[in-house]
Amino acid sequence: MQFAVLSLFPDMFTSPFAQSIIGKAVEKGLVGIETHQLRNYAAGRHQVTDDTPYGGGDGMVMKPEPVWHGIEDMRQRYSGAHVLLMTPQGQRFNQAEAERLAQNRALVFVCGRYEGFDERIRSYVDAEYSIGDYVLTGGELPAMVIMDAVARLVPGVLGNEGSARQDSHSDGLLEFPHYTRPAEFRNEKVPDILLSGNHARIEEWRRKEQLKRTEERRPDLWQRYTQHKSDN
Ligand code: 9D3
Repeated sequence: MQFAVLSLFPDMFTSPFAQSIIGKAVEKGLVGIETHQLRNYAAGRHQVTDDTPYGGGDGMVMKPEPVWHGIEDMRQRYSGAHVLLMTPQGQRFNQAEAERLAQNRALVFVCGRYEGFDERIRSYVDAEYSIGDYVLTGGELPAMVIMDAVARLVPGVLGNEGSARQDSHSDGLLEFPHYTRPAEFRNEKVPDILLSGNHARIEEWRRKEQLKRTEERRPDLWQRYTQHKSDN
């Protein structure tokens, strides 16, 4: 899986992917990450990438020409790439989208700054993504979030092949509670059932806890789960 990034701040991408599981995947050649300075696609001695908005108002807008030239170059360099525009107006990213994106051989992330992109750039990308309803300072962190979520789905990236598929959000329920040694921590005991060695009863307990947690904490997921159950 090849990731490419177009950004005014390509250095932001170095440290998060240097170590960690993703860094290991890069070392193993399972994942490639290349960043490209968006300013290099801007014209003139000052390589300006932003301008004031038509119609007035606060803030600056990303000029369309540098972004367009950048996207054109990315499509040449990474043929068949899926080009993603990071914007607060985009489709909400989630685990199902991560699984869809993981099917591509190359993903290009176009990261904006300022108030956003000139509207006319939208027709040159394949999709537009937001990571949630909160205001960030740019598209770089959202791009890294999506890269992380997609990279761990690439075969071989996680040590245990099963761990990606067994993820909570895959079946739409929250995870069951996890415990490790010691058996007692500051007067709190690990539930006896987990020490029993009875795997059938442990499975049953974990499922019950998953359902309880999801109902208590995530009415949205619970609604969907009960809906699906009544569908079949
Ligand atoms: C008040 C108008 N703002 C829109 C919500 C303007 C604006 C704020 C921040 C425009 C862009 C940004 C920078 N954010 C992103 O580029 C971004 C983002 C985000 O802020 N939250 C969640 N997902 C994303 S994807 C890109």
